[in-house]
Amino acid sequence: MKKIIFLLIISVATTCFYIGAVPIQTSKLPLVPLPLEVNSTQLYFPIAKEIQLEADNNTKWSKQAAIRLLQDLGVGSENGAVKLQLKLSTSSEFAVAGYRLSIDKNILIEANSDKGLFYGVQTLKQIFNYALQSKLGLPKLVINDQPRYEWRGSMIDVARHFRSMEYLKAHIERMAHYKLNKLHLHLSDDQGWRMEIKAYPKLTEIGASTAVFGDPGGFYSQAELKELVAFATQRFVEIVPEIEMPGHVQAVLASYPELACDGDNTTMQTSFATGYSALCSEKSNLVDQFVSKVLTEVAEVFPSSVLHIGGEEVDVANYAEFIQKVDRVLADNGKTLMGWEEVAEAKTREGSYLQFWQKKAPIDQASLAGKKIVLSPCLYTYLDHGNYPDQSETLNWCRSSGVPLKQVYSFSPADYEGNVVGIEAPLWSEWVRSDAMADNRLWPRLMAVAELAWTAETLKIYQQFTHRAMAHRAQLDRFSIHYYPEKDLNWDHND
Ligand code: TNX
Repeated sequence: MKKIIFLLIISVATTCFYIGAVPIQTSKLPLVPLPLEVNSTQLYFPIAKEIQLEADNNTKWSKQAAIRLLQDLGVGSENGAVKLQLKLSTSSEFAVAGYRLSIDKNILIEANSDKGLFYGVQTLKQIFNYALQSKLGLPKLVINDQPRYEWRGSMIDVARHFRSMEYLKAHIERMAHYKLNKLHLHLSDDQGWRMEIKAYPKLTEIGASTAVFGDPGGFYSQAELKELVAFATQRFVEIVPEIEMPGHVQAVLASYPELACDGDNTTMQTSFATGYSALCSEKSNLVDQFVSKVLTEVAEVFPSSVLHIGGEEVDVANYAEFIQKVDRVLADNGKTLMGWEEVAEAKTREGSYLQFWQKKAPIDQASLAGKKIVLSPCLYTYLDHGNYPDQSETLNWCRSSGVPLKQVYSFSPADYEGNVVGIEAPLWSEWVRSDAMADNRLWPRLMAVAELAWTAETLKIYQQFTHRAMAHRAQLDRFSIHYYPEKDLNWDHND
């Protein structure tokens, strides 16, 4: 036994080994999110001047990603001595989105899907970054990897403040680099409506005219949204649209006052207030027609099988019946309903999604049966809260001392019952008035979210995460991200 332990210690050259159930990561490789299994060595190959890509048929998006990687490195070549091979395997050893990356004289990525290969390319990109940064070259290694959760999300509230197409595209690139795969767009709220709806043109004429503080409004045409979907699809990011109902609809009421109850206020609002507006439950003919026409257009633009209908913070008669009616409209359009945790009160179809944010709504076990749960607990994932206590221009209603990187990383989904399919971090944007402010709130905390959603719970050790994440500053710089200079990553020093 002693001898075995001795041999294990001697083999520190191999990166990851276990004593009992506690993993010890000796790898210097700064990968985020941390892969399931990294077996690296201290043997390095100089980066070849010419690398030839050899991709199997049906490797559409992973091949494109590999071409971009070799181009960026300036090493792509038709007849390089070193090969980068993308191989589709029929072996059942690969989990959904799982892959194996082997670096030897040649580089081999294997998976049983284009998606798995794509994630292998993302890992390889991070290894190249490290190889260049450390000047060590490419380590001989084998990585076996697969995600913990299928839902690894980032939400951006483009309703309270609008973000440009360019910003969203850049964000999708950044997400893909960290293996995040759901971009949830919060497209409507009291202070703004952001998607062109052909049957209701005033939603954008009036509802998109402004934002919180009376800042500039804006909206996406359906053609632009389709373009965004195509861009995201190529990076295995699915765009999940959210249209709020029956509450958070002041921008709707200002555009079409007939959907408000008589006497309700129907002017645009630019304050932070929530919970005051609702589609009038007494005008069900008009409201049903509105809901059905709008959701049909949304369903046509977004291929995602899931459509988010909000459903939170509202007090209306027949709430559950309303949500069930909306669920039937979505069924007619071939979509699955997703809502904030409050929709658990309604009997929606099996397979619908609940997004937990406070765990306060009256959710009993029965209402969770057959539901899929995405975790966005405000205590850990609300990125509109400060990077540090009392950060200016952040909210703190959920956690008075903010949601620092360490707090994000400390989240454990183990406390939740039911069928948890993933984790998502919302960026509510009441205070997010510029791209730089969005960057500051999102990064580096989204790297921690990516690791929570991808990496096995047993491998999560904050000190090791910070050690790896630290090295990503140069990558975030290459992405032109105005990240928060996090102290735990030593980014507060200007070196
Ligand atoms: C709660 S979480 C909201 C949002 C606000 C956010 C601010 C949820 C479903 N609703 O409307 O923007 O707090 O932190």
